[in-house]
Amino acid sequence: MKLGMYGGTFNPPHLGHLCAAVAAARYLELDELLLIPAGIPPHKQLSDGAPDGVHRAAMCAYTAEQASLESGIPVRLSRMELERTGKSYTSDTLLALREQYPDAELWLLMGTDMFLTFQNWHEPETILSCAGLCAFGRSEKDTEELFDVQRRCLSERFPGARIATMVLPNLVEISSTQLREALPEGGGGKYLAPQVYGYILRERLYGTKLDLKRLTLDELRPVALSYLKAKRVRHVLGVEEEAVRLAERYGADVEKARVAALLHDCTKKLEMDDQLALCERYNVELDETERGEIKLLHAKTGAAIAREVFGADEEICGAICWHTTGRANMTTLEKVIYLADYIEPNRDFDGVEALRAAVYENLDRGLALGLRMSIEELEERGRPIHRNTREAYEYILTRIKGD
Ligand code: DGI
Ligand code: FE
Ligand code: FE
Repeated sequence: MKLGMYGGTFNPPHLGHLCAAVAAARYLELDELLLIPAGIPPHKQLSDGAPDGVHRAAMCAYTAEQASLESGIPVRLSRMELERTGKSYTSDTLLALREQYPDAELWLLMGTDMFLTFQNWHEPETILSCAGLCAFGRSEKDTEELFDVQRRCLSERFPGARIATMVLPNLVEISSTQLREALPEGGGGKYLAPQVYGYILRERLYGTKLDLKRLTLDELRPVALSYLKAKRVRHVLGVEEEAVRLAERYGADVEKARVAALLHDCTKKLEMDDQLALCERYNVELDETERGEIKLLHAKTGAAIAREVFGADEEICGAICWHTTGRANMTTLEKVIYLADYIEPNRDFDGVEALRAAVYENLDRGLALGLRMSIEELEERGRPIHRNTREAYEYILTRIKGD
């Protein structure tokens, strides 16, 4: 198998790193790529007040997940350099990887600057005996002129070295240093993956100082996305888009619809233990059905987080709380979020088009159809139907009869 490693201080990891990881993984046809944040970088000091290894690892984990999604190649965070004492020499890391993966063909990924100074690294011959170098540059000029000279120098000095070079035409022109300067001034967001930016804001890294209870929508959006698995990001943005359309059409508060949509699945990735811990912490009461069905818990814990962490009002929390089951006598905002979640543009199931048409024709009739489809599907799958789901359906049936 072909295994890549991409090391760095990742302080913070930005779109340039993400783009390089995706492109190099594809170019080399890797079976797996490891992102390895340095514990103690050998060649430079970590900036003053730099986030600790736990934060840099968390930001790399988002980057890895996003890179996997974009490349279709598994990209994982490795904490091996963070867990090692002393300077994080790449040669030590590669020796350890060679032992761990004795049959793997190893590739070491690096940007232009690192490649051009490679001969000055610690134990370059050890590195080259373990791995091939894959260097990426921003332009043909980088690769053709500078890289050629360096490739020849290295090949002469280290016979048998494997060297691959590639161009990343869309490589984002940004450095971590510039980002660290821009972040405290409120800038930098567009050069970061949204989940990484959200994590920085929520953990108040790099001198950012936002109050989570007073975020603008543009601040809340990345923060909310940072609670999700990478593959759910599209869904939540789709729910936001659909909720705005429905709120405009049926006269609900558009801003509240956005907030509820952005936060509606914020606890979806948590396992049962964590769900129950949140219920305990925020005094969320659960009935028998809910205790047995993890899918019913995220709506309730999500509402608790919206209230307690983000200071959302009761209308918004209600819309989050009832987004999975619905309930009798729903508010317009609750219906909007329930249905936006069901029909957002990325949803693709049998009957979604008919449901979309029904929802835009008449909100209550759309809701009745959505609830009926949900109940039928749960019955087919043999899942217990929550009392609130049944009551929501019965209530809306009597209401549309009266029309
Ligand atoms: O979180 P999402 O996947 O975006 O959507 P959601 O919050 O509506 O969750 C959908 C899941 O919840 C789906 O697997 C069905 C389940 N669900 C909804 N109502 C009930 C239910 N599960 C049970 N057991 N009982 C219900 O009444
Ligand atoms: Fe949900
Ligand atoms: Fe959802």
